[in-house]
Amino acid sequence: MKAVVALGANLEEPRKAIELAIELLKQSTDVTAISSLYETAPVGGPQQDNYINAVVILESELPAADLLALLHGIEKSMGRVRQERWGPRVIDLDLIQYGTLLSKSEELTLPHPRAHERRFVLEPWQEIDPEAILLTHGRIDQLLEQLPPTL
Ligand code: A4P
Ligand code: MG
Repeated sequence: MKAVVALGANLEEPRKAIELAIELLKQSTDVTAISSLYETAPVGGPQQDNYINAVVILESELPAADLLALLHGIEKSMGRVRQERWGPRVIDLDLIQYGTLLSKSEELTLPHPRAHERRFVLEPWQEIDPEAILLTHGRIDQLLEQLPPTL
């Protein structure tokens, strides 16, 4: 199944963190597309540095909970400590969409509940899959047209 994974980082060396996380993803899944790295202004949370964001598409047959656990394992191995919500982080890996799965639990909401309003997710995703559809909100090119520009 096709998974869309969004990566974000804004502490220490964020470009290196994104690149390392992509390498770790490649070791355990079949990564099929990788976006460029985007510098983006922080959305929500406390005052904090700009982020580097990217999106990758990968193929996996793992159950969704296991794929999420794999993402959390990469975050942990890279030294992520969970503190304040929306606060700065060495690496964040979010599962944006997985095949056509719909899920509403707190541990895993699919598609990601805030993806439709986030340029830092939709823009890199559009770069590698211009025709993509966010199951809950429709075509991502149309969603992007409705969002205000940033940076
Ligand atoms: N969780 C539920 N659904 C999912 C999913 N689809 N993917 C649960 C990943 N995790 C999911 O996540 C909190 C809990 O959400 C996890 O236990 C997981 O089981 P977290 O990664 O520990 O915490 P977080 O990332 O601080 O919270 P959250 O709500 O995921 O934050 P967001 O919405 O991801 O926002 N600005 C810019 N420019 N770029 C960014 O990357 N990121 C954030 C984080 C805020 N502002 C940003 C950026
Ligand atoms: Mg997260």
